[in-house]
Amino acid sequence: MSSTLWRNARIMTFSGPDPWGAIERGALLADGTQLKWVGRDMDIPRGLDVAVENDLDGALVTPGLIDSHTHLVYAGQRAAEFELRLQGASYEQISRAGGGIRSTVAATRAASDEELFASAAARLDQLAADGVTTVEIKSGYGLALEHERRCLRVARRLGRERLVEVRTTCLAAHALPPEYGDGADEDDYIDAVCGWLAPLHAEGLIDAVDAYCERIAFSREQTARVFDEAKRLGLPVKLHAEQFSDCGGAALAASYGALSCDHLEYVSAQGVAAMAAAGTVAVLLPGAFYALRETRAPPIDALRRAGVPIAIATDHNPGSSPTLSLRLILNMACTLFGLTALEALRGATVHAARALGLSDRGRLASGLRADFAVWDLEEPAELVYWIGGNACRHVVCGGTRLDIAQGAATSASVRA
Ligand code: DI6
Ligand code: FE
Repeated sequence: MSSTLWRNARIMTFSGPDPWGAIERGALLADGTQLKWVGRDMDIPRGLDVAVENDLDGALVTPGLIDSHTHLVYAGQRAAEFELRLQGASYEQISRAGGGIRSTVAATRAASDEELFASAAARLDQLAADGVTTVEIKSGYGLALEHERRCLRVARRLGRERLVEVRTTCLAAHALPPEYGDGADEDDYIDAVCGWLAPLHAEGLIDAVDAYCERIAFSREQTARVFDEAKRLGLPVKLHAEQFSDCGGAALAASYGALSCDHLEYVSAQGVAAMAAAGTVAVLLPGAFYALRETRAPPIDALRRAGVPIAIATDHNPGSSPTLSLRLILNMACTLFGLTALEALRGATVHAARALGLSDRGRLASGLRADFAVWDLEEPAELVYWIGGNACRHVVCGGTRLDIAQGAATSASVRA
């Protein structure tokens, strides 16, 4: 396959000794889906077989952003709950009254596969338009084997039909479905979930297993049973942990070598220590914190001191984080949680890749995937400084350019 060269760019590689891995007047050479060479324009090796050459005109280039926590496949919307919250109802109250996740479950079950695909594809395209090249998508609005399967199949189909890479996570342990009564049958539901993992895995639908460990969702013991089954199947785990209370979920997940623990507003010192020892990534979700008007931020200093890698994700979902801009979320990570611009950007690249167990992306270096975003910006800190707006000129996913303006985020996009 012939090579494509991009030159005359200000590249933040996040590789090498400099924290940004900055290369002024840099160039990238891709061969097929991989980067073959990254360096300074003036050092471009001679005699390369370059089929296409692109002058980026001094634009800023970063690794393609990675959204390591989304719930992209669902039907409907929950604006009415937003209004209830504005009138003083809490997320937990709405959830206990049968709204919340369960209302999205009803809408999702009623939607056709085609409807689920079309709405999720439109959302995925919006994430890509803001620089995202890899997205994790969780199930969890089906809550019955056939509906969880449908949602995971839609996620896999997005990965096939869109250029953006999709990783799937089974979050069947998200909420108690209506047919399981009110709390009484939680353990029976967890038994059922444990029974679904093997067939869904055999169908190639799951890359990881997640659960919602919270007083409005599942207990530590119930989470452990789901994780035991995931472990038996050789699947990595991650956890919605310590969002509203300290349930000890982070330490539990770490004991299973979890890829990530997500939310963590109420994580304890022991939870942080256990994550550090296990190499578990902290995925922070400032969109949910903001939307629910939470006041207790995750313990950023404790995570830093312990050396826990911090990732930042949209948590896109119709209840607690209805956003499709990862850049906006990075801005919130800085403004609301006190991260630096560098920490936020590493959280959507290097550390986000790690939260998904991927070592072939999140940085720009020879041998890694040719996934990068081209920005009409001068400084990398501008990526988190501007609130909204269009900054992304285009992204390149696996060596193929995706034209944002055309909105045609399909694999039929031109290679350029
Ligand atoms: N992720 C989730 O799964 C829940 N909160 C969160 O941050 C709730 C999603 C929902 O309300 O639909
Ligand atoms: Fe979530």
